[in-house]
Amino acid sequence: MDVERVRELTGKGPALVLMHTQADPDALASAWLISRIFEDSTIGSFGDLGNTAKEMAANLGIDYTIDPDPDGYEVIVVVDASTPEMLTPDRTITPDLVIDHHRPQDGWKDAVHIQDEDRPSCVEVVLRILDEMDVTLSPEDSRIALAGILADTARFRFADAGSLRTAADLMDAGGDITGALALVETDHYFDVSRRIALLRTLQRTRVEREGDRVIAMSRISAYEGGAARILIHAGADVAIVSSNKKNGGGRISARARPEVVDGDLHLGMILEEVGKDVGGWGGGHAGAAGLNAPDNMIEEAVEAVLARVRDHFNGAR
Ligand SMILES: [Mn+2]
Repeated sequence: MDVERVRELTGKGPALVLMHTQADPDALASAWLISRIFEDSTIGSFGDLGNTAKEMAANLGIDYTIDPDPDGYEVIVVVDASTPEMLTPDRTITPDLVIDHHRPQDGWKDAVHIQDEDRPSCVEVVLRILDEMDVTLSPEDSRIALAGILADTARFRFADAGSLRTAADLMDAGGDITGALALVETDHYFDVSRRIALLRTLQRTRVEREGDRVIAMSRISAYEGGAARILIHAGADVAIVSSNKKNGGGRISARARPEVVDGDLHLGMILEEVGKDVGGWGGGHAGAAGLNAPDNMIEEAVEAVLARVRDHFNGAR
């Protein structure tokens, strides 16, 4: 790992730590933790944070700037994002340092990259940097880190031995798991309109079978990631949930069971390819990925993702 080059960056001046748009707890925790190595840093994002991260920041008193001006900083750090589009499609950002755990894509060629697609959470990549730089975590930092890991591993469901070892170290450092869970399961999580919207997606679910594999598709106005997760819990091997946003953009969230991912299905790769085909962009992890495209292309994109998942299962049998 290129920690020397990271160390050089810390001496350059004020740093802007950018999270992807609609930041989640893993992005917020990563941004907060990496800020620790800079004397002067600002956490920011283009567009708002997601609801859970927003409540988490409020509960922890973490300050952040929406739509910051990158020109005011000497160092730009990107966390938990692999493509410029994940930050903002509207501006060109040239980061000095990219810390991430998504499937790498080209886009930021000049930055120092510290990426590890095998880590289920970006926090784990950040913690490795902090460890090499001998940064000691407070109990509060440990709890925040634990929250990021809990969120991105779907409460340890996607965790491997490395994630669990890191989580154990964080608990030894004073991070308590109950407190960490409370950070990611906020009031918004139990919000009545959210619960109704999620339940309604179940009514709209279309189920397809490919051999022994079950693929579920549905639509929702928001919370597509949460909806996809519910379809997985309900028994789908792969869930594809689309939403058409009020601003004319559409989005797809796809999830797969860990067992299916072990069989080499990579949703991040599939959504990246389909995203390009439909004039949008996509990417992510093997078991959890997203795609953004113009509203009128979303239905076609869902069918294209479905076709590729089916092909995968066909070939795998
Ligand atoms: Mn993440």
